[in-house]
Amino acid sequence: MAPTVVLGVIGSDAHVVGVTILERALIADGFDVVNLGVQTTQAEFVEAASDRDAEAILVSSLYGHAEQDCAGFHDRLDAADVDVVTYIGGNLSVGQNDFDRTRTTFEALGFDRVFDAETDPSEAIRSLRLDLAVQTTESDRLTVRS
Ligand code: B12
Repeated sequence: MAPTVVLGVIGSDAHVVGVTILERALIADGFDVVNLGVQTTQAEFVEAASDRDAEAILVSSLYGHAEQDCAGFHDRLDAADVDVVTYIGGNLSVGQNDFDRTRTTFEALGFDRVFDAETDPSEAIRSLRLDLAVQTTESDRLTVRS
């Protein structure tokens, strides 16, 4: 089965272009994508990942409030017994001058990988293939290696 990936823009953030591009790229690469769109709450991410038995959650944030919006997110995932790979990307802090510091902040919040606003979708897909141990079958379908 193709791995299911939940994506969305967290909090009150309404920037829709990046998440739409990510969605298209993931679908083109064979992933099963649940795009929750903009202004998605933590609870909606957790519920979708649980309902769809997702392998990964990709959180997008552009407007500079990602740290506040993501506080406690991984506790919610744990409480709901949702065991997924989590990525976050976009313009994650106000100004985003020092990305190493930003990466450290979001890793401390529990994210497996942190991406800046220069990230090409192919980079996220490469990482997903690694982290989910995705393999391409002869029929060109993606499956998760058991
Ligand atoms: C268009 C735009 C808007 C539009 C959004 C329209 C819409 N519905 O999408 C409007 C005018 C509504 C808007 C509003 C605001 N905006 Co605005 N906006 C932009 C702008 C110019 C472009 C964003 C965009 O579409 N980029 C194109 C896409 C393709 O790129 P992207 O979103 O970065 O996504 C790519 C990567 O970041 C990455 N990525 C994104 N998410 C993820 C997630 C993962 C997991 C991964 C792997 C990768 C990834 O992959 C994507 C595809 O390549 C940026 C400036 C900029 N140049 O980025 C400011 C910008 C994001 N906005 C900004 C701000 C401050 C706001 C407002 C708060 C302004 C205000 N005071 O009202 C509001 C917020 C409203 C809200 N509730 O969200 C700031 C954020 C500042 C910060 N973080 O420090 C920016 C950076 C402008 C600036 N330089 O100040 N905005």
